[in-house]
Amino acid sequence: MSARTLLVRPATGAAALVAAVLAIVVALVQPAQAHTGLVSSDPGADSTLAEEPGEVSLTFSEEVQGSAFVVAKAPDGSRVDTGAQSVDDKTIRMQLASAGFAGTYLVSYRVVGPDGHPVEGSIEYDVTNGRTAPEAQSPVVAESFVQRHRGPLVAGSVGVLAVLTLALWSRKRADD
Ligand SMILES: [Cu+2]
Repeated sequence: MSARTLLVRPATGAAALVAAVLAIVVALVQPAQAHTGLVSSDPGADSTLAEEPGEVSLTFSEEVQGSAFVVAKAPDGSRVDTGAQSVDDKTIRMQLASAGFAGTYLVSYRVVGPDGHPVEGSIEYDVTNGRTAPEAQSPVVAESFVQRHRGPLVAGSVGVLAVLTLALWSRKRADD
C-alpha cells in the first residue's frame, strides 16, 4: 500500500514538471516567430487556381536576410520547387515545375529576418485542373520548432522521469 502511494505521487509531480518545461519552451519559441512575418503571397494563401502557377512569391514584413529556404509540394507529395529562387528586399520568388495534378499544393518557407531570428511557416493553394493525385506518402505538414525538437524534448522528459524514479527507488531501498 505505502509503496504504491509513493510511486504514484512523484509520477504526478514529474508529469507536472514536464508540462511546465514544455510550456516554457513553447513560450520561448512564440516571440521569435512574431518578429518578421509573411505579409502576402502569390498564389494567395488558401486560394484556388485553375492552372498550376509557374512561380510562387512570398512577401514578408521585413527585409529577408541572405538566402531563404522554400519547398513546394504537389498533392502527391512530390517536390515542385526548382531551386531557381530570387530574394529581392522583402520578397522571395521560387520558380515551380509542373506536377500535372489537381489538388492542394503546399509551400513551406524558412527565412531569417533582420534581427537574425528564423521565421518559418507555410501556405497552401488549390489547383482545379489536372490529374487526380495518388495518396501522398505521408501527410504534407510543415514542421514546427517543437515538432522538430520533439525527439530531444521527449528524451529530456523520459530522463527526468528516470531520475525521479531512480531517486525514489534508492530512497525506498534505504528505508528497507
Ligand atoms: Cu525576431
